[in-house]
Amino acid sequence: MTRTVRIVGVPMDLGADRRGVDMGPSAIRYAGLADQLEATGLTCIDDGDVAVPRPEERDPDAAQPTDGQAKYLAETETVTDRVADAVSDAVSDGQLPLVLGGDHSIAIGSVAGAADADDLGILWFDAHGDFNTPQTTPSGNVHGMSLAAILGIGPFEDEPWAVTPEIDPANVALVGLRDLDDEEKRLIRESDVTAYTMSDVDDRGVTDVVDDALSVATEGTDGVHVSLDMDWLDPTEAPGVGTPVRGGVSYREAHVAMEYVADVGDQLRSFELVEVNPILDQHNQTAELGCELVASAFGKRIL
Ligand code: 4U7
Ligand code: MN
Ligand code: MN
Ligand code: MN
Repeated sequence: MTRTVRIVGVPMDLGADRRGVDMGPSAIRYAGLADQLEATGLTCIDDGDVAVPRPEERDPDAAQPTDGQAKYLAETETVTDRVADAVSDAVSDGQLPLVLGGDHSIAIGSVAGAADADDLGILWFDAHGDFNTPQTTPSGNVHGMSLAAILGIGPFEDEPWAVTPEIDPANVALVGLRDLDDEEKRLIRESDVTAYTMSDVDDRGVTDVVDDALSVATEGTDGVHVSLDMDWLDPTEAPGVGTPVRGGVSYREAHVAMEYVADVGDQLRSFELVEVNPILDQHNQTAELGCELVASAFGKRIL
């Protein structure tokens, strides 16, 4: 990879119930992200953090959709707009944006910025589908609605829903699913996204699944956005996440998946690492693993 990596921190926790995920960007930097990427031969620029409103000063229910619930909706739109600007600046400068979360609601901004005018595929590594809408959400938390929001599924004509109508669901692949709400399942089945559950990973092996997922995201697109929710991994490897679910991918499976991602080369448009929660972590191991996985995705090899 010859592109300069531009790091964009997003200390956002308004989209999640558990506090602490706002400290993710610091923990990931502290774990040695820049050094690891530089050791991989990459040049990095750290843009610092995007400003995020403090939840203590906000009312989660101030701006609500007429039908359903989406906590901190107005603040989420403000933050995702800022993220979109930072990501699209990096892309127009010929750089590779690396967004550090923060909760997964920030993907609404990353994708909006990465897609701009082009056709973009999405690879979503997650235990969850993040496919709820304000009507189906059991929690009201936007981090569980971000992929639906990106695809314009939901009640809003306006942002943050339907921010990037140019994303074709046929170019979206979810990998590693194992915890879906009932209504969310229905929405995923009704959509044209391709969803690979952990059972698919068990049956076929992670490399075969990721290979297929990459074809889904690259076919007919100009680039791929990779969204890596750390709860995709098994909680034994990544305990520092807000919504851990047993039965995730192992350390080796995660690495080989990211090595396959690296093979797309210049088609990789943007990458985000989300849901690292240092308060729930053990000795920053989830942030450290996140750094390693980014390095693998950006071309690091053992030999
Ligand atoms: B994450 C949940 F109900 N589905 O909508 C919801 F189980 O970004 C969890 O993937 C969402 O970590 C998890 O609140 C969001 C819940
Ligand atoms: Mn806007
Ligand atoms: Mn997620
Ligand atoms: Mn998740």
